[in-house]
Amino acid sequence: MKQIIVYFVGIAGSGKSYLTKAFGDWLDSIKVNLMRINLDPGADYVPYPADIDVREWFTLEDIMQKYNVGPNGAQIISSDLLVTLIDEIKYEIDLSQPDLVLIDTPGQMEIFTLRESSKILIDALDRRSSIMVFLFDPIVSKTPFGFLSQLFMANSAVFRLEIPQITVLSKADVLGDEEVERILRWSSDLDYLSSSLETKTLSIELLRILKDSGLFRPLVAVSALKGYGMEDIYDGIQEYFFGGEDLERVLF
Ligand SMILES: Nc1nc2c(ncn2[C@@H]2O[C@H](COP(=O)(O)OP(=O)(O)OP(=O)(O)O)[C@@H](O)[C@H]2O)c(=O)[nH]1
Ligand SMILES: [Mg+2]
Repeated sequence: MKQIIVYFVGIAGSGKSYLTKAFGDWLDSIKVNLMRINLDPGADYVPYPADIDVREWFTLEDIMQKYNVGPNGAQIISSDLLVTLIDEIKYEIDLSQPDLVLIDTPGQMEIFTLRESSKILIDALDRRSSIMVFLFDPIVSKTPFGFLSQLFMANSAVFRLEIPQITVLSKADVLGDEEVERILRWSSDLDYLSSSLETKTLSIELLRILKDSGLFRPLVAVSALKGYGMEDIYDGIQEYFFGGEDLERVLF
């Protein structure tokens, strides 16, 4: 099996680390050979057994003290420091030869999506074998504008990182069935989303362009807590890399 690298990306608290755990546990259960990597130096607690953990080299706390900066400055410095670890990360992956590598990205999504070091990492580990799972936060997604804001964030992550994307509604168990249904419908029915926005300021044309560009795609509801949706993520990855059809549909 070709090696695939999966990056978990989403706004702070959207469930990246727990989804990394749940998806990893599920992959273990079907006997997929995998590696889990924590790239968040600010994590207090990592809920899965990390094979590589950036905190072994530095933590946000270390950087704040060493460089006398606040948490935001430390995030930026840590992102730049990540580049110095790439050879080591690549070496360890090459040594273990896993089929899948799960990468849990830093809490603040912009630290991963906007800084240059992430692109360097993606290139070093092989861009063509990379995909991201983008998590829509369930609470933010409850309102149509919250949903739309995250849609734009998801798109910006594709533009910046230039790797394909699977979009999921994270922690779906915290929402009622009707709420989940409504959000999933927003993600698949452009006219329904447009009517929910109840405003003419955002042209339906803009949404159409997103759709025509393949940037408006149905969400999959997942729950790390209850464990559902894992197979859908796996199928999405398989379909992209091994399905052999509609590649553009997923990437752009
Ligand atoms: N109900 C429910 N809670 C969840 C689920 N996944 C994560 N959580 C909770 O949501 C909180 C944030 O989850 P994390 O996985 O740490 O989110 P994150 O995106 O890694 O957060 P940061 O890295 O700190 O930005 C935690 O308190 C989890 O217990 C889920 O599927 N269902
Ligand atoms: Mg996390």
